[in-house]
Amino acid sequence: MTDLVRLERHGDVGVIVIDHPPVNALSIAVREGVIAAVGLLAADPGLVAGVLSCAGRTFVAGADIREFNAPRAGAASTNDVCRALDHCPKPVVAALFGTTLGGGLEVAMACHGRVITPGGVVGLPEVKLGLLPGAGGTQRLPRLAGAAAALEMITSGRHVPAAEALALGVVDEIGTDVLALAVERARAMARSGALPRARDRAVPDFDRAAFETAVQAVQRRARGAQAPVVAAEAVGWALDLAFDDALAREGAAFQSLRAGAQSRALRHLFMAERLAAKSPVAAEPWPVAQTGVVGGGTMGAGIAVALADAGFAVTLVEVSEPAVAAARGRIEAVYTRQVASGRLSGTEQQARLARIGYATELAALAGADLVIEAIIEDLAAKQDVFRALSAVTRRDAILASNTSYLDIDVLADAVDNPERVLGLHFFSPAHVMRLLEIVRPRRVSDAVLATALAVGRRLRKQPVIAGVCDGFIGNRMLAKWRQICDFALEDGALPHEVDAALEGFGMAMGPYAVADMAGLDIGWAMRKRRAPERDPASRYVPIADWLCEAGRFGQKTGLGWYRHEGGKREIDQAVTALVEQASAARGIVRRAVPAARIEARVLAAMVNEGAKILAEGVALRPSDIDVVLVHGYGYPAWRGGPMQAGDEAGLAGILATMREIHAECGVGWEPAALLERMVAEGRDFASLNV
Ligand code: T1G
Repeated sequence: MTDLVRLERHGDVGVIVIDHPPVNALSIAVREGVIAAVGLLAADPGLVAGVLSCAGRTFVAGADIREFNAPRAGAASTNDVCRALDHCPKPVVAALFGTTLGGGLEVAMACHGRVITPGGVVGLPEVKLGLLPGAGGTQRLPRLAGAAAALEMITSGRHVPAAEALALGVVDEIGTDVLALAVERARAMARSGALPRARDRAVPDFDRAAFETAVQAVQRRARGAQAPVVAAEAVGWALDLAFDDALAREGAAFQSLRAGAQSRALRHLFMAERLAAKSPVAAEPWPVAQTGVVGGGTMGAGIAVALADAGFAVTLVEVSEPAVAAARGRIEAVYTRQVASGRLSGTEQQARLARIGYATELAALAGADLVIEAIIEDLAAKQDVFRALSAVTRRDAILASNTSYLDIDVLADAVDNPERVLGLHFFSPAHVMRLLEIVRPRRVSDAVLATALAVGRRLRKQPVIAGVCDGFIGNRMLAKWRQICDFALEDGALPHEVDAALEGFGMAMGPYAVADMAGLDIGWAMRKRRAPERDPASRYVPIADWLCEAGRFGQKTGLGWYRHEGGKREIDQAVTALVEQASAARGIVRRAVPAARIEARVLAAMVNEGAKILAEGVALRPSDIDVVLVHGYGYPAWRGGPMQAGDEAGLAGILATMREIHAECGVGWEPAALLERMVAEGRDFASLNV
């Protein structure tokens, strides 16, 4: 055994205790310790049974993710731990609490029984790391919970609460004192001579057609992600193959995924999310209980809901009673929908609504610890609000703006003590989207920054610190992304072709499909050309004419793109006809633009802008940029974010593409000095993620 694993005697039951803070991850040493403890238990004539338990805050939350990049050949695997339990001649019961996940649940399923605390959860979230359960989870779970439930749990990776786990048969009993319960259950098993092993069970009867349909649905939803598809196939092996044969296949599939780019990207993202949330300053956060929101529009109402959901008291201030009524209506509608969908109980709905008060005077915020301004994106109007807040709030009340691109330093100038001002950039819908850009102006104090991070964590947001610039991190990257897509149109691509290329790359939706949905009322297009009046009869503005003109002159300019409502296919077909017609009228032969070229130029433009953002200190590290793009802009998580994707593609190639773009597009498209330096030094952006 190792000092991370000990064997305690509880009468005639041996309790194996794993003690590896913070989450009892199954590192090599822990795995070896458990195997040794099981051996001692089996050999000890004074012990009739065993319990597998953990110290600290949770049962094993999984294999140690930090070991995946450099696995040690010959080290005991999680499968070896399961095998030791399978071969143990004495019953072992797992005492589950906290978050029993991944290898933790797999080891628990190799035990002869499982008890769990009422608040405990179980899960196999490996697909979120681009993996599949690699220690028998795809084979034991179907035998315990059935094929359909196992498929859903494994391909979704979701956390399953104790009551559901009991109903599914994943655990045998729920109780508060799981250790005592497990000892009792193990001893009773020993007396009865029972030694139930999940591997010996047959998969309960299932509907194969329904199973196959569910597998196809997983394949459709995967949108390029490999792990869910492979995991679904592995669950299928439990239905048709002998346990050990299927286990061997599962192990091979695990190693293949672990070595692949998608899992590298998702493991990168897992660590990046936690790195981004860490405070870069030593200061302790201030306590925040009373909050205020100025402005009750879509964003303000969403922010108020997010604050109330997290248990904060909220005072929402609007300019008039009718505006207050409208804001209250927006907020109540959110909770009504949640109750209707069963996501929220009526009691909880009332509790959250009770936390939100309303006022029409900023003076109502005199006692607030934190005030978030969420009025229109107009600098002068925001300056007036900050000037007024400076006068009515406590000098130690934090004043934040939800602006998505305005200069926070200018807003801070309107406040007597600017060190209490910063940006909290929420993403719409503010009570749903996890990303929170914490915008750090030059005078903000460390304590205020630390407090903002703590509030972000309490809101269960993914905080990322951004410096002040136009668009901070996300919108600045988006602007470049959108411009390079517009240039693809001028090169001859059609909007739906650009959308298809990016959706093929894994983006949730291409830029023009998004713009279509948003109706362009959020200023997606860059430097909109003043579009001619819309002509309902033609259903389209003659954008194709302009496209061809721009292409003919070889200019690279931003693009205003207006489309009427209508089925996507109908729009795409009509735009195609327009462009062909306008091209023919000018004798221009439209050149198709390969999807690979669109993908490569979008990636290069984003990596290059990311390098500039890093060099300017707007982002603390490359992986913060990745976290922003994945959590706020639909960048495919299994690519890890643009900086990770750039590393995977090779920075030398990225630089070469940037040089081509610069030669064509000129000012504003220069290769970043940092990118050139990284290539010259043979380094990648991952080396900067500290
Ligand atoms: N390995 C190593 N470190 C881990 C870890 C893990 N599995 N899980 C968490 N940590 C660290 C984390 O980096 C952070 O460290 C600290 O613990 C607190 O985490 C064989 C192959 C458990 C729900 O995917 O979902 O098993 O920053 O900030 O919000 O088939 O962590 O403090 O230094 O997230 O309370 C499967 C991943 C692995 C679970 C807790 N398991 N972890 O959330 O704290 S693959 C997972 C989580 C596997 C088998 C396969 C969450 C959590 P630091 P935290 P939290």
